[in-house]
Amino acid sequence: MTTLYPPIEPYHRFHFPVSDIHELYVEESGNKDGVPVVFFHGGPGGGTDPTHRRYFDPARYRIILFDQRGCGASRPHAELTDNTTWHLVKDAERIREKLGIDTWHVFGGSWGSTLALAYAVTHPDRVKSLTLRGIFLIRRAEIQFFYQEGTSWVFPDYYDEYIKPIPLEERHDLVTAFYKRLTCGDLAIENEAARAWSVWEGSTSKLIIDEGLIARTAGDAFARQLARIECHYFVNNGFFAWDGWLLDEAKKTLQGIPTTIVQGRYDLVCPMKSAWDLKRALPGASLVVVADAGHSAGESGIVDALVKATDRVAAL
Ligand code: STX
Repeated sequence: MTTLYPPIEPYHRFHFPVSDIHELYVEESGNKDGVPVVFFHGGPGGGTDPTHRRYFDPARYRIILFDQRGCGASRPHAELTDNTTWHLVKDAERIREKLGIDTWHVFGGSWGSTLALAYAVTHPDRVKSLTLRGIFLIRRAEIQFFYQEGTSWVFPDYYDEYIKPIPLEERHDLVTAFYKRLTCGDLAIENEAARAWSVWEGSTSKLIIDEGLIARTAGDAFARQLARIECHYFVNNGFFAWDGWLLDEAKKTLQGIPTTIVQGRYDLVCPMKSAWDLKRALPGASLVVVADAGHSAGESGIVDALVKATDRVAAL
């Protein structure tokens, strides 16, 4: 099994204003003269953490991580104004230009795969390769499966905790009911809803339940950024023009880009059907199905496949 590269510290970190209200945390680590790779984190609203640097060989890669609008060390925290997929795509372009990068490798898991695809279909000429995990296309059926009914059949005990803040009469449409509470202006109600929403994701992300991950997703600041930003993107269908737009565009635009898809067979946050649909849309892509993994980037079989993929594309 290939494991993560050792922990490293950034050689450059800064805050980058991208609008009247938003500024982003950006960092570079690894080799200054290496081949650039940009990391798109999950959620939306999950933020980066130092582990994310470790999917790349620091001797070969110039590793660029940034916290998307409203999360991590970006400011203001959990802000939804001017926060859409297309703002984030523009932000990535601004970061690329600011760092003087012509083309880069693109890496993203879960929502990071969504954003990586949205970026790549908009700027295909800038993308040397795509390494994608836990494919998420923000189609209505995907959101329904995880937030309404589907995953609930495998995790009914955790599901009961998830829906607790929502009264019976609103449970037929949980995303709408959560959105109302997450944006109601009463901090106690917002944070209670946020914790339930975020812990649902933390509880269901691994094949074997990880109490440490649940505890992290339950923290106030993390839960608030994740729940508010995710729910905002989902009530807006990812800000895509139609259901399945991303898949249609990928098919038209991305055939020439070397693409690796890594997918846990038992992913119940972003079930494998989406990875399969993407593979069918991009027949040249390589699909690695990890037999004993769920959704998390941290599961050992997923790490193995991702690090092997980034090692392979470094030479392109
Ligand atoms: N959200 C999918 C996603 O991007 C529906 C994601 N899943 N778990 C995460 O992100 C965290 C690791 C940020 C909790």
